[in-house]
Amino acid sequence: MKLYHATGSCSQAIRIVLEETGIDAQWISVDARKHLIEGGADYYAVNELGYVPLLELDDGSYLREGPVIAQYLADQRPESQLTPVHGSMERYRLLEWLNFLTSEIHKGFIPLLYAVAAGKYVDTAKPKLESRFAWVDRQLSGRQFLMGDVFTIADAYLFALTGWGKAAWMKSVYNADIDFTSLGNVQAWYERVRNRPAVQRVLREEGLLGSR
Ligand SMILES: N[C@@H](CCC(=O)N[C@@H](CS)C(=O)NCC(=O)O)C(=O)O
Repeated sequence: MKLYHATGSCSQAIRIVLEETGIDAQWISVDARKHLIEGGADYYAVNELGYVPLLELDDGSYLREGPVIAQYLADQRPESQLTPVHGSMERYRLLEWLNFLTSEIHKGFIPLLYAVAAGKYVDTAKPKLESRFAWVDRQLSGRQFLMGDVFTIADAYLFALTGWGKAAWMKSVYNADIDFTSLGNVQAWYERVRNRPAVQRVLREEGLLGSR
């Protein structure tokens, strides 16, 4: 298997899932803004949609969409408990989180990541994203992780996204960072996830250990 990924992007979640499951995959680094693969090849020739993550399976076929790739990998190692079993109510709870993270948090960040181009739209998008994080904070009350006591792929995904809100460049360039100081549950959860050995390995690999 090969994972096309970009440092610090949403594909970080997939790297965490690979580390947590112990599944072996070759990592191929992509410049997600220039759409170039390490070495300079055109990434669009591999993925015409141009985005990461992308998983190349051993039969040469591709699996797209982060939340689906994460489920595929976690389902290969049920003993890792990163996904509840198919058909259970808990599985639907996981899907509920994944859909929320994709549509409300991941895509909610886009105007902030491109704040100069987005202009005044940031004034609408930032409070909306902050309200979503405040909701997450309330959901984390009395819980170790998003689904309860067990770390799942939803935590891996949210961790990668939350890192954007904490990134210093977001504040210095656009003042578009998220203020987490009043979100105590999110902050405690973030540290809990960050301290997992698998997550530490990924942050070290991505050169982000000191910055997030
Ligand atoms: N629908 C895709 C979106 C992935 C996505 O937004 N990837 C970003 C990095 S976090 C990217 O590669 N952007 C470059 C581009 O869209 O050209 C998924 O959920 O996997």
